[in-house]
Order: sequence, then C-alpha cells, then structure tokens
Amino acid sequence: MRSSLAAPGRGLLAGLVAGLLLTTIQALARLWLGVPPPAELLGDRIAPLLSIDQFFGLFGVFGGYNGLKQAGILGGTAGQLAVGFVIAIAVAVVSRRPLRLLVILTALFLAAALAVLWPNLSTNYGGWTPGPARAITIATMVVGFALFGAAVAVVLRVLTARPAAPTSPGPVSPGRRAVLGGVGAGVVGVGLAAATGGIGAALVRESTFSYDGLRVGGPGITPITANEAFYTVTKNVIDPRITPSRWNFGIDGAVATPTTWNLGDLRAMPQLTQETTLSCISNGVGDGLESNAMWTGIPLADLIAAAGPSDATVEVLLTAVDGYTDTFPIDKALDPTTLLAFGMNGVDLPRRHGFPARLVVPGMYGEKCLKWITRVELVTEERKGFYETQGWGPNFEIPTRSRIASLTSGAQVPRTSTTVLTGTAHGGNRGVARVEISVDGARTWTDARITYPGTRLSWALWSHDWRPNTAGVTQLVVRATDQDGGRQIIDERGVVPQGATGLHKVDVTVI
Ligand SMILES: Nc1nc2c(c(=O)[nH]1)N[C@H]1C(S)=C(S)[C@@H](COP(=O)(O)O)O[C@H]1N2
Ligand SMILES: [Mo]
Repeated sequence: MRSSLAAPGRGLLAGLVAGLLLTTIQALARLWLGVPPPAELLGDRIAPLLSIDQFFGLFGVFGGYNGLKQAGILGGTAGQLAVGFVIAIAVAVVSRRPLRLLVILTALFLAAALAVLWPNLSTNYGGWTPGPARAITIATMVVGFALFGAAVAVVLRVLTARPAAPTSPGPVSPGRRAVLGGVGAGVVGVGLAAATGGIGAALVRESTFSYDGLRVGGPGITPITANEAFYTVTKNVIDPRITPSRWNFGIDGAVATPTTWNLGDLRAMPQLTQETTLSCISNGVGDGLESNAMWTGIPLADLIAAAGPSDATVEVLLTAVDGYTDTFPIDKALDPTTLLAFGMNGVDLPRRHGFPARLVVPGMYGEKCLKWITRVELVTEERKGFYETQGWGPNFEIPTRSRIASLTSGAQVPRTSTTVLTGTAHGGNRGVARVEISVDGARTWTDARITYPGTRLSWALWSHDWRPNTAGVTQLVVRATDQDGGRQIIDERGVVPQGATGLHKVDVTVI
C-alpha cells in the first residue's frame, strides 16, 4: 500500500505542524513565564562577541538596533523551523527505524541548543533569579523539543497509510485515510499558525520597538525629566516584566556572607533621594540620550558592607534578569552616591526603567546603571560585561559636555527680535560651574545664564538671549566648565569606544 503523499511531503507537513507547535509553546512560555526562546537567547549569546565595528555594521544593514533585534528574532525563529523541517523530512524519508532516528535527531537538536546557549540560560524576563531561571529555561526547552518530536511522530503516523489486514477490510481505504490525515494535519497546522500569530501579536505589543532609543530635546527641556519622557536604551526585544515575589537582590562572590534580600526587606531599609543625570555612552555630541531624575534608594555600599566584602575585591560584576551584565571598580560601588534605586521622581521605577530595582552610578555612563538588577558579585580579578566584551571602554567616566537643545542646524532665526537659546550642560559627577556660548563660530564667547544649577551629580540648564542684528549664516557653539575646573574637551571624538567629545555646533541662518 502507498500513501498518496510522498515521503518528503509527509516530512514537510509533519515538520510544519511540529515546528509551529514548538514555536507556540515557546511564545506562550515567553508571554506567561518570561522564558526566552532559543532565538532570543542566541542574539544575547552573539551580541557581546561582535566587535563594535561589526555591531554597528549590522545596524547599518538592518536599520539600527531595533532593526537588528527584529532581524535576529525572526531569523532565529525561521532557523529553528528550518532545522525542524530537516529533521522531519529525514525521518519521513528513512524507512528503517524512523522513530529511533527521530529521538536521536531531536535529542541532538536539544543538546546543541543547550550547549550553545549555556551561558545565557539563567536569563528570565519574568524576574526569576539565576538559579530557578536556568531550571525553567531548560525545562521549557526539553518539553518543547520533546513535544516537537512527538508531534512529528504522530503526524507521520497519521499520514502513512499502513497495509490493512486482508481479513478485515476497513470502511476507509488506506489511500483515503492518508488524504484525510493530510487534511487533518493541515487543519491543525492552520490552527497552530493562527495561535502562533495571535500570541506573536501580543508579544509585539509588549516589545521595546516603540520606545527604545527615546531621546529628549527641543526648547522645552525641564530640569527634571518626566518618567514618560526619560531617554530609554535597552538591549531587549521585550523588556522584563518582573513579578516581585519571584525576584530578589543578592550580593555574592568575594564576601564573608552571601546575602539576598527580597523587595520588602529592601523597602524597609532607610531610603534617600538623590538627583542624578544618566547619559548613554552612545550619546553623540548634542544628542538627547541623556535625562535627569530624582532617584530613591539605598546606597549600594550599605548592602555590600552587610555581606562583608573581601579586601581582595577589585570589581563588582553585575547581572540583571535579562542577562545583561556589566562591571565597575569596587571603589565606585562603595561610593555613597552609587544607589540601588526603587523610586524615580516619586513613584516606583517604571517597568522600562528597571522595576523593581536598578543601579544609579553617578559620573559613569548609563551602561553601568543596570536595570532589573538581581546580582552583584564581588570579583578579585577584572571581568567584562555585555558591552565591555564588544570592546567599549575602558574609561566609562562621563566627560564634561554641553548642548544647544532649543535649535537644530538649518534653523532660521529672525534678525530683529530676540531668540532665546537654551540647553543643558553636564559635568558627570563634578557639577557644572560655567556655560559659555558663542554666536560667531567660536570666535568670541559670552557667559550663558545658568537657569537651573542642578547638583554635582546632575546637569544644569542654561539660557542666552540672542539678538543677531546682522543677517547671514552663522554658527552657534556652547562649552561648559565643571566645578572641579575641568573644561569641556574640544577634540572631536566619536562615541566608539568610550563616548563622544567635542563642542556642540549648530549652524543657523539669520533672516
Ligand atoms: N538590564 C539592563 N540594564 C541596562 C540596559 C539593558 O539593556 N539591560 N541598558 C543600559 C544602557 S546601554 C543604558 S544607556 C541605560 C539606559 O537607562 P534608561 O533606559 O533608564 O534611560 O540602561 C542600562 N541598563
Ligand atoms: Mo547606553
């Protein structure tokens, strides 16, 4: 007896149904439990291994960080489906011992995924800490791959017409049975595709694409940035949504007593509120990946002291639930202004800014301010975090900078009336002492008015009333001096590898 569908066709159909089932299970686990599927983990596995040039090269190919993230997740999911097709077709075509082959191939597929992704398995977007997170991720992969294998076996069985015993002719002929089986598998496949699509749509709504890369700018910059307007940078396709009961914060490594605290423990400790400006290492001269907020939290030093740090400690290695890591020197971790923050501008940290807890590390780039943090490991030798492995740094201290925010190059300015120029100046953790403005391409300088002085840890806002008088093209330039007397670096340096320097220049036409 022969099935109406040839073996490769049966394999393809089985691979489609089983692959969609696997994708659906993974999508549901992502949505409900925050378990990242292999395609997502693969991105995190590869990203740190790229050089900055390769990383930016991929931005160019895929249209920025968002485009790269989308291509990565779609490519990884398609790749998984492709491997599934290969397995199912191989099993369908090999007539001897197909089940044994199926078990072997599925187990190999699973083992390869676990081996490649091993360092990333403790990532969990629902807030589980590294130990349970790893167990849940592995369990989800084992269940998903096993069900994939089972689904291939079932579909192939349904599609393969077996010879009917001559003494008991069934009402349905084997050929017809295969056709019905094919139709059945098709219906199941369409159902699974719809389920995957529906869950996929829910995941897209959760995604970071709408806000990753949010910047501040324009004439309306306020001393304190509203939470909704605060600049945002994330490595994630979907940011963590942490259930506090699953989460805790721990200090381990070179300490006398590794210690964990739950959110209730931490909130019961004395809190302080500190104004601090955060600034991304990718913030180009004059760009808006920089914002200021009032952060409420506990000095990290108090928590480290409770765990009994070893004198041999050189750095802290920080880990967040999304698998993001970074390091900075122990001296900075013990600085009383380095906070484990729970509050932002008087409310709980918003989800996208790190709920329930993030670091605030004044004077160092935003990279170091881990959102959704769960672990601080004291280490006795230099280690590297997510972006450090790409080659960023080694100096992560924010240089003194200033920006003209109210105008962009190409603007037209009236000759006979006053134009109010406004902007920001930021001295890292050194405070801003002075801002000067030039309206003639850095030939002559005048002091701008400091309209908001800020603190040593925050930006200042400045303003200058400009009455041009003469028509034509001119260049506006701003420069700042910090409270330690450090003047803004005029050498132009790009954001790679340790942040941009140079003066912000805006070309305008006076009409
Ligand atoms: N867990 C985690 N923390 C993170 C990141 C991340 O991707 N994951 N991005 C970092 C980067 S590059 C920056 S600039 C800041 C941005 O913080 P914000 O989005 O609250 O402004 O968060 C940092 N902390
Ligand atoms: Mo950043």
